[in-house]
Amino acid sequence: MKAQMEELQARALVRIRQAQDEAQLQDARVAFLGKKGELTAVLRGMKDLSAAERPVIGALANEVRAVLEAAIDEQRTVLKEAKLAARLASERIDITLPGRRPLTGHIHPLTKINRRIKDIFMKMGYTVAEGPEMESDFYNFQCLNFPPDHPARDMQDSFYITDSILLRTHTSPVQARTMQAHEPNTPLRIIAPGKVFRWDYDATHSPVFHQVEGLVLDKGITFGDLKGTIEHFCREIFGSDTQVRFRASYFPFTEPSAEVDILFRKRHTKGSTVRTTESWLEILGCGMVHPNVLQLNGYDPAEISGFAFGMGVERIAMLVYGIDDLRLFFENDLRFLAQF
Ligand code: 2NM
Repeated sequence: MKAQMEELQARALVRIRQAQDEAQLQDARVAFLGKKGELTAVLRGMKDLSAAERPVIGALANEVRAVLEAAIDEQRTVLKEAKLAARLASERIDITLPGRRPLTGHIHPLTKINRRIKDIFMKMGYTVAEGPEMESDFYNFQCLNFPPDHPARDMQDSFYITDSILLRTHTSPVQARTMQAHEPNTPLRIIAPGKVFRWDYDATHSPVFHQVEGLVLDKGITFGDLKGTIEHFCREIFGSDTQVRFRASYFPFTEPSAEVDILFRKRHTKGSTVRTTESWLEILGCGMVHPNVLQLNGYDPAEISGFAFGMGVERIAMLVYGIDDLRLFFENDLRFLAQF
C-alpha cells in the first residue's frame, strides 16, 4: 500500500508539472484529488485495512494530498509568471524608435499668393474691399462701360442665374459699388480680391478662379503712377531684378489700356546641361479709368483721374511656383499640396 501511494504521488507530480495552463492543472487535480480521483479511491479502500495499518496509511495519504496540493499551487504560480513574462515580452515598447510626426495642415498655395499680393498693396496704403459673388448685370457690366454686345455678356461665356443676374466675371463690380458708396470725387485706393466665374475649363482656365483688382482715384493721378505701382508690385512678387514691359491693349473700362508682361527665366535641365530660356509672359491688365466709368459711378472726370488693374491669382501662382496645370490647385491631391 505504501509503495502504491509513492508510485501514485510520483505520477501525479509529473502530470501536475507538465500542465501547460489552468485547465490542464484542474484536470490533474480532478484525476488525483477529485471525488472520483485516484487518491480518494485509495482512502476509500482503507476500510479494508487492519486497525494497526489504518492510521499509518491515513497519515501517509494526507501527506500525499498535501504534497500534491502544494505542487498544484506551485505550478499555478509558475504558469502565471510565464504568462506575464510572455505578455511583457510581446508588448514591449521600443522607446528608441523615432516618433510618428502628426500630419499638420498648412496654407494652400493660392491662399499664400493671395496674401502676398494683398500684403504688397496694403503696404502701399490700399485697403481691401469686398462684394457679392452673385452680381447684377448693372454692377458687373453697365457701370463699367461694357457695351450690350460685349462677348463677356454672352450666355455662353458667363454663368447666368436669370437674364439680369450672373456670377461675377471679374471683381470690378466691387470697385463700382465702392465708388457709388462714397461721396462723389472721394479719393480711393482699394484692392478687390475674390472668386470670379467664367465658362472655361482647361490646363490654364478654371470656371472658378481668383482675381485681385485694384483702383486708385485722386486728383492728378497719371499713367506714370500706374507704371510705378505695377513695376513695384512685379519686383516684390517675382524678385527685385524682374524686367517689366507695358503693351498697348484694350479694355472697355480703361483708356488707354495696357497689358503687362514680365521677362520670365525658365531653367531647363537635359541630362547634365542646364539652359535658361527667356520669354515675356503676360501677368496682368491695367489702364487709366475710362471717363465714362468715372461718370457712371459718381466721379467727375474733369476733377478726378485714376488707374485700375486686374490679375489672376492662379496665373501668378503658376509662375511663382513653376506649375503648368492650374487644375492641380483644385484637385486637393496631398502629394501636390504638401510641397508648398
Ligand atoms: C483689368 C484690366 C484693366 C479694372 C477696371 C476697374 C474699374 F472698376 F475701375 F473700372 N477695375 N478693374 C481693370 C482694368 C481690370 O483686369 C484685367
